[in-house]
Amino acid sequence: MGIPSMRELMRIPVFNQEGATGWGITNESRRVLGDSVKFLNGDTHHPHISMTDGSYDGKYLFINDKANTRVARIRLDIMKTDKITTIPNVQAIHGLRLQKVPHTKYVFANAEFPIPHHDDDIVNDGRGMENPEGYYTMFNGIDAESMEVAWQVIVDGNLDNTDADYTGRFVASTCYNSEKGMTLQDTMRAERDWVVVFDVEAIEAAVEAGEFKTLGDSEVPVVDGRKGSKLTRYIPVPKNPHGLNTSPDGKYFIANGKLSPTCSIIAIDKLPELFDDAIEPRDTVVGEPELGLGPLHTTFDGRGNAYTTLFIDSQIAKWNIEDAISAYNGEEVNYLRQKLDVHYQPGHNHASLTETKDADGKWLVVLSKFSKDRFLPVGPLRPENDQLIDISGEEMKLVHDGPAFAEPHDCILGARRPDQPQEGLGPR
Ligand code: CUK
Ligand code: CA
Repeated sequence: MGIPSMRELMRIPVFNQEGATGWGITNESRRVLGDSVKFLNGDTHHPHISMTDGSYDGKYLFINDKANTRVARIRLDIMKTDKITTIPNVQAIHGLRLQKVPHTKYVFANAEFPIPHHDDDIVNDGRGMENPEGYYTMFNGIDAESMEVAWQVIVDGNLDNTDADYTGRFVASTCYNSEKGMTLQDTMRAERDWVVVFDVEAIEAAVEAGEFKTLGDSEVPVVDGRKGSKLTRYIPVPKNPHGLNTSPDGKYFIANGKLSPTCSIIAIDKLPELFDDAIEPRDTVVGEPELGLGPLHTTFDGRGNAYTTLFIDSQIAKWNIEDAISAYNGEEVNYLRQKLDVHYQPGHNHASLTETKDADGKWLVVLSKFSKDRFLPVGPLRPENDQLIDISGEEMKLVHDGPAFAEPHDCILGARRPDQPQEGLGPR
């Protein structure tokens, strides 16, 4: 889609069959789909553009399929899917982000649901639910060029969303099921779950040193990152955290509380000390601003402000990160800058170039999941709503409502020519 026109320019089939271009029907596309030809559907959530030195390089876009546990790559020079990989030994690839620095060597992908690995034998048919100790899930590193799975890391709890830092060493993921609950209620019992931080250099060293096992027919090295491992640290945060977003200045991981009205700000420069056991996990949390009901995802303007979607309140909360840290330290300062109504139930929001060090604070797109009264009522399923917000000034201004087919999940705003510096508010 074009920004700011919000007009659709191209539609790229990935995991589905598509009549217009013959995707999934022609021999050429079936060759790209490979083993994936047997699936007729997908569930795409998270599109992310490859980076070099913390800036989009415009080479690839990667996207997950939660339904059938896959990761696909789209070549951005031709806007076509060119590789699809099914991730072994896990179920439901959900959170997906890319290594930012020095370049996108790895695609990081969370498998959301713990599955039974009793005696390393995966029989995922619902048996053994009364004995969840045998269940686990894994964090996955995929080689961005070959699209082979490089390694998998066993974790405690489950994995939801993820993001990487600007040193290349750390990746953080949210876990909402620290309880290892087998029912919805059980996953909401604890007041805090956690963010798990992965040390990519330590994982690579463990694989190099042969400290891994393999599972079943898969040859992918599997390392153990459960509590007590040198590969990970677990930072308690409230409650069923969802989105995980790295600030474009490289300073913070921000975990969005979902069932807590807060976001937790984790200082990335404290993580080396945490891995050296010089500080406690909660010592890395430097702020926990209260924002409103149902914080899901946060995006940034590159001027020190964060923009968090509030799913229950149907709002975007704009807040200042350094002021939130001051408030956490006991100073009387209002970190909230503005709340803007959006229509309705926003999941992801995304500001221009926000996942890179080039975040320019010009545009923000919010994907509102349950539109009720914004368009002609063609119900029972109404069009949903992509909203464009101008964030270039002090105040957020809603400038466009656009109907979208169910379910608008996530987006990414890149530059039309990522190899050229961006000037003004022109098309991107
Ligand atoms: S994430 Cu995928 S279902 Cu993109 Cu907010 Cu929750
Ligand atoms: Ca929980």
